[in-house]
Amino acid sequence: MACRIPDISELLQTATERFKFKFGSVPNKASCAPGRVNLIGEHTDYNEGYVLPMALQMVTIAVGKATDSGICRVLTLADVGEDNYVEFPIPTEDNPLVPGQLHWANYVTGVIAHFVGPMVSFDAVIISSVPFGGGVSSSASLQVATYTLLDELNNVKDDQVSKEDKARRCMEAEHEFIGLMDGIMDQFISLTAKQDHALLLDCRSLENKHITMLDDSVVVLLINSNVSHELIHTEYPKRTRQCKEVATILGVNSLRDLTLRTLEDKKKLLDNVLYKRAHHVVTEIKRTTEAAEALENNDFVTFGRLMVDSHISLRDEYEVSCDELDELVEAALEMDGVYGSRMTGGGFGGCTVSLVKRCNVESIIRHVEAKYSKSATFYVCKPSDGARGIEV
Ligand code: GAF
Repeated sequence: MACRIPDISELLQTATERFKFKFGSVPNKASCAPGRVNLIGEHTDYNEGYVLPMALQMVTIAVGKATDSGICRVLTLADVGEDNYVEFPIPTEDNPLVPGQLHWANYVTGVIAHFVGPMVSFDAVIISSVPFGGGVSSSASLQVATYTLLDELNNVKDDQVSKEDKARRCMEAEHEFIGLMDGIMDQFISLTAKQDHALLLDCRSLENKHITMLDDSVVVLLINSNVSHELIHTEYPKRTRQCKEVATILGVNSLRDLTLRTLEDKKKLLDNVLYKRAHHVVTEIKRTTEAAEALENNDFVTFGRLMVDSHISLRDEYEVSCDELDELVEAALEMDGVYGSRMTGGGFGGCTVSLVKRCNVESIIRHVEAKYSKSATFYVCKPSDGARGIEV
């Protein structure tokens, strides 16, 4: 059965109760930022290519209150596997924030360090329904919920800093405080998503287009393999280095500058592994723009075929899938009503995404559940809104 996704109001209530218990007062500001599922366009963002994600109903919520103590105090209710509470002095020029021991807290402090505007000290409680380590941007939603709470606490007006700039700042915070040199997709979609729409994003110019997904006959089925991962501990950093290496060897700024023809012409300059990595990126960028066009035309058959090609390329050329993800994709594709299925996100575990006929979704879930060698979690997803301040 598909898993129930908790309502924002339930999360808000739990966070508020815990805030009262921990800090002895009532929070008066709150923010909400979604996780995302990427429909296609994988490992293209840090190569300045295209991506096509949508925001999920799963969100991170932060509730908070400004204080005059000069100390920021943050409690997370997520199962972080380490101390879930952190305190630090408000940063100054002489005493800037630096990465600390607690991994989850570095997402929060990194964003504070990159925040534009005045900064009050505050107390906050964070809660999330985005599966941790599931490849659906639990970390970007934590960053964006933090940035949005800071806007609320410091009364920063909506138009003072653009969403593009906020996304860049959150990405830079991740580079600096986590050490993961990822692209801008996750933070960008979490900030700019629109309900009932996917987003085609050009990660070079940041030009973007919201594409309607209102056809009631299809749904996006997210399946968590429950193989959890932190991308920093996978081969993700190696892939980003390999792409840079190819760009250097072929004398281009990024793999976005390569056509398939140039890549083939210069193939002999690359060893087989580097060639496969580049071939994935170049073909995936093309698949993504084709998929966006198919989606605009409600051509789910073409869209699904491109998803499957994407998975094969990620599995065989980019080598970021794993047995569990391959099993889930294979099982889904055995069923009627599945247009396409692929791994989503950084890979090495996490989730698959499938585009399926609504009328078949329950039988698809039953089939995949029976075939999968481990225990999976299923979510029927609706494209949701981006980050926002919310009433406490
Ligand atoms: C992770 C990264 F954070 C993104 O920037 C992107 O590279 C993705 O993996 C792969 O497409 O989510």
